[in-house]
Amino acid sequence: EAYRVAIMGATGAVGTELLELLEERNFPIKDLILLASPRSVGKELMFKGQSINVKAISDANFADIDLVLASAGGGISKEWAPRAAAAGAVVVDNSSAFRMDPSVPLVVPEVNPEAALSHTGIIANPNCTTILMSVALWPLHQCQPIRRIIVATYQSASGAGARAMEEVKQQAQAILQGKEPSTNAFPYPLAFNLFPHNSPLNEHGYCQEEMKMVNETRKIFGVSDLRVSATCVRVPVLRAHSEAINLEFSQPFEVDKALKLLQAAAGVKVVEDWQANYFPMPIEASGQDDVLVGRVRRDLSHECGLELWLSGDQIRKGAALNAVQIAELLISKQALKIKA
Ligand code: A2P
Ligand code: 11C
Repeated sequence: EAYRVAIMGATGAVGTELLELLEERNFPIKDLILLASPRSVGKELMFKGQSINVKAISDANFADIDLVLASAGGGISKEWAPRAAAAGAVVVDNSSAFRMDPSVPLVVPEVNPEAALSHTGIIANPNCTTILMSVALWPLHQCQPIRRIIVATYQSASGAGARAMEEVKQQAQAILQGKEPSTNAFPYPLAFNLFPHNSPLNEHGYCQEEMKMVNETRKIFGVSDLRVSATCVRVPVLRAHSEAINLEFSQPFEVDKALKLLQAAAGVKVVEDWQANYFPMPIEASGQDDVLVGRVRRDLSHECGLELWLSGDQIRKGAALNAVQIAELLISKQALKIKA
């Protein structure tokens, strides 16, 4: 059994990773179609030693495609995902376009795999910060329900795409040469700096990225009133996001028990060496499938509180890997059809 797979946004940061993951995981592919903007038509990308021409999305024939992995932004997904689904393809969409649509499942395979099976053509991949947090918190939440989450993020440039990663490098070079850094992908210089996530604010002063962590976590956990407060910050890291998380339970949560649950959890790697002060770091999380979790400790200010720290590859588990895992999950449940 092999599928006809399209990557929408194949030339981007996530698209490039999708291509690598499909090869690395030997995903059953009969035909691979690479789609991007008209700017990229004629570009060639390598897959399993063969070069494939990039096509414009408008030239795709979705009737001949079984699976679409979409990562070309919300606007493109809004326009093309429903058309691909109407043509019978299953779309795993990495954008925010459909995540909060009640008829679209929002899936992290380690947390709510069963939700994927209820799709009607589109399955949404959550925001990177939400995916990383969900993977780490779900094993604890299953043991004792979480009452409240306070999280601060340290988000890398990769979350804003390939162009943004390039921009930070150029800014660093300019600053080291005593020049003014130029800004384009970001509103302010990120090299040697940080700034609160620059997505639009709501009337309460929370930005969109922060509200994604609130609303998406509620939907994935199936707890519609879960209390979550997030502060999202962009930091001058190229790839992999980190998060400082404070949890409140209704009873004390033993640290040893939390560590055991995390050690046994799928998709989590505990990284802790108190003597060496060695804990998860974005440079070590980069390129890894697992979310690295450490600094698990009692919150000294609250008897039912627990603190932890994580780093996870935003492009991999935070985006491309989670999408591929959703597709693999469908295959394992015989829920991805090969169209006639
Ligand atoms: P392109 O490279 O042709 O611009 P990133 O998240 O790294 O910025 O990547 C965004 C991805 O989405 C790229 O593959 C990009 O293609 C694609 N994309 C952006 N705008 C469009 C568009 N208007 N139509 C189709 N694909 C688009
Ligand atoms: C960031 N998480 O790091 C964002 C980018 O909803 O998929 C991805 C936005 C999204 O800025």
